[in-house]
Amino acid sequence: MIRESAPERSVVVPIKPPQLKAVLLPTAAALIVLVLALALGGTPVFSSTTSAQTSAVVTSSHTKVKIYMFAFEPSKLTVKAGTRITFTNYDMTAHTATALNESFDTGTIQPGQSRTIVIMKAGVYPFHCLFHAFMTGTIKVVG
Ligand SMILES: [Cu+2]
Repeated sequence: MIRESAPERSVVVPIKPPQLKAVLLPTAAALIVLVLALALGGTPVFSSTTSAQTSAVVTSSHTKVKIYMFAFEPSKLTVKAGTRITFTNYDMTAHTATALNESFDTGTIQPGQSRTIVIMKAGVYPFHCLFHAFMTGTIKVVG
């Protein structure tokens, strides 16, 4: 049986979101203002959306790093070799704390969970979240 194409078949027309331009334009304008402010040597009036880098020097044998709002807190940490470092995820999203040189990796830390690592070897260990490359930190281990 051969059917003619149904005339009532609905046609999906892609709708361009009219608000896209309206959203992009102010962003571009803000960027231009920011670039101008920087070029003129002035201090940009915009506050950075990335959280401030925090640092801590730890003397105890166990310390904690909060993962909150897509940032490590503290993000810069100095510990003695053998210190237990517990990462706790306070976000609603899974994160990791993974050394760039792969010397340590917490694995996936689900929301509300914690993982503890111990670094025995002195050195500087930049790390990040495998899921969010902008989430970075550094652990400095002293002997
Ligand atoms: Cu993450």
